[in-house]
Amino acid sequence: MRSLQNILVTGGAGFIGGNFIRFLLEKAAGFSGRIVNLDALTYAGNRKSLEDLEARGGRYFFEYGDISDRPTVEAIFEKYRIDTVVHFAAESHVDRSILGPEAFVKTNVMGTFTLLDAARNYWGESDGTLRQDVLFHHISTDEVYGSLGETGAFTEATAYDPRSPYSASKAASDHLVMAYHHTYGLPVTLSNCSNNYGPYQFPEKLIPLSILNMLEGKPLPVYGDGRNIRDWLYVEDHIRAVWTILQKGRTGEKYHIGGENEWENIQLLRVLIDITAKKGGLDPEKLRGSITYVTDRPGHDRRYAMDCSKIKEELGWKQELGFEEGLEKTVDWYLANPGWIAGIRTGEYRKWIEKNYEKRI
Ligand code: NAD
Ligand code: TDX
Repeated sequence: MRSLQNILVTGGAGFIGGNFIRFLLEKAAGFSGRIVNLDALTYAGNRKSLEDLEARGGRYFFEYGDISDRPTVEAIFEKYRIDTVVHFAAESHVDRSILGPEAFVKTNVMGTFTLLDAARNYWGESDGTLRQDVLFHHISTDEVYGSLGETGAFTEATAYDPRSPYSASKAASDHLVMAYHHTYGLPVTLSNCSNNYGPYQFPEKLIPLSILNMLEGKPLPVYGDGRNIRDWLYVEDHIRAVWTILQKGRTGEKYHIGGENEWENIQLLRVLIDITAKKGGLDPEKLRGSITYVTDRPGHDRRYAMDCSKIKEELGWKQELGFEEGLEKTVDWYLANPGWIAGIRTGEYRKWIEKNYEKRI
């Protein structure tokens, strides 16, 4: 069992990183150390998501900054005596990577490189070796493996075959993480996860976008024939898996995390419509009528599926929340948090929606 003291979480103002920090402070048994959240507050970052934790003071610290800014990163390692990095920060939306790939290369590739190199420098010993009582955990995605046919699942041994600028930039970052382990002896772990959903997800992704469009009486855009398949996992199940890897994962290893819960987009939308209609007092027939098939995403991967046997057998993790229950919790959260939604559905978000969806429909 590793003992973690001062954890640097990157991208903690975003969806998964924010849920992770909340988990660390409220549910992670045995963790009493400090958490530093380094976030550049891009359109996807929202400091308000954690304002209650910030107000409490104590063990949680927010630092505004870019992961590719070396002096900022170095100063944080020194100031907080960081012994663990959990690296979530990324440009994370495939559609945006198609419209503007540069930010993805900057943050996902150069940002990850900067963090790795700063960690190597800070954790270096005077004899040229690196401390081994520290850890750099990198958060990655199933998308690095490309697209599957009708059967089979990605394993940790599957060769990388990324197809979008987003997945290519994540693949590059994964390779850098492993290179720093093999070349310099940096203690790393890496996890590739399937599609997450849950509270605080930015409403450019399928599930929150669809929930909010239903509540606002807007069309529900479905790309292509709606039969692309994703494997869905409730965000807290992902976070528990990351926490398990931080404590017990073998250094230098990668672990798959997934829902083992595959859905065609159109089938998922039908379930989500029923739940949102029931909870939001809406007419399900009318919502079904608002499904709108739109131009497909270029290079749209057909199917992803994750084989999670390694983390299950080696570390004893498993999914806890069923899909319907997870969707219900998610819809409840969006219904209960109109203030959070109003705060982000403006400005940059509006411009993006106009550019991407409203023109497609
Ligand atoms: P998100 O887009 O909701 O949040 C990203 C966060 O990173 C934001 O707070 C943003 O401000 C911050 N950020 C972006 N660029 C930065 C920079 N240069 N410096 C500092 N901070 C920066 O993303 P998410 O959905 O929470 O995803 C988190 C991680 O998990 C990403 O690495 C993503 O690739 C990976 N992942 C996501 C999913 C998913 O379904 N969402 C699935 C598998 C893996
Ligand atoms: O409006 C939509 N209509 C639609 O049909 C949107 C936003 C999406 N889709 C489709 C595209 C995908 O097949 O739904 C599926 C899910 O799309 P996204 O929510 O954009 O997620 P995806 O592209 O699968 O990527 C997500 O999972 C893996 C995250 O955004 C990534 O960060 C993660 O690595």
